Amino acid sequence: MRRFPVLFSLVALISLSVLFTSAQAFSFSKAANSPGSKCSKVGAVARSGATQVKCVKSGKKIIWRKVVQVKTPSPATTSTLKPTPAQTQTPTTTTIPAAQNEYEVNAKATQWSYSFSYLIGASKIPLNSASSHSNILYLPQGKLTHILLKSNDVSHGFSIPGLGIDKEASPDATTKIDITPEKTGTFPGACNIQCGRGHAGMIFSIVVVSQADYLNYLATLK
Ligand SMILES: [Cu+2]
Repeated sequence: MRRFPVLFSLVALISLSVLFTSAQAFSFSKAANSPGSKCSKVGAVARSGATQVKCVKSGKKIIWRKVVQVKTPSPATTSTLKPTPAQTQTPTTTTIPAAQNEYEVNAKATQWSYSFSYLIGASKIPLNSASSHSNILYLPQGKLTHILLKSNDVSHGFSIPGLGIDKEASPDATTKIDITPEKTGTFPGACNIQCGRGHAGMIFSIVVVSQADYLNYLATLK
């Protein structure tokens, strides 16, 4: 018999907390600039409560999307290990491309991954990364590279905190990023615009290598 009041207050407590959370959810959905609601200017950034939102294109609509913070890697986690692509793939006949003063690469976003191709020489025929390197973008140290960023579907984020890059891959226009990386190393990147179900897995890395290693890598692509 004495148990009954305890049970009762427990039930009351649970219903109260349910009420409170739904009230919160309600006020959140009513907040201005809430994720999913309409916005007017693509690229605009605003706040919705504690959340940062960005105005992006999603299909034919222009809506607010939650901006996801990408953690800045501490220097300790930034590997300076140079990849040795030449060792991982040893084609019998390898023509190493000539060194260039500047380079051009395509960065393509698709729900939910990034892929990269390299536009080398005068022909600029895109050379695709091998599947084992598909989400890695190699860049030559100390050389200017133009990254041509585009999306195949909705807007995606292209954020590499270690290189100070935070851009948007839009389905409507190419975003050009010019970068001359000073240091070799691996720099983790991620999409930072909520782009749907597979958003959290939309990660990639930029690996900066010496120009000689870069040319060796390009020689392995087809
Ligand atoms: Cu994305």
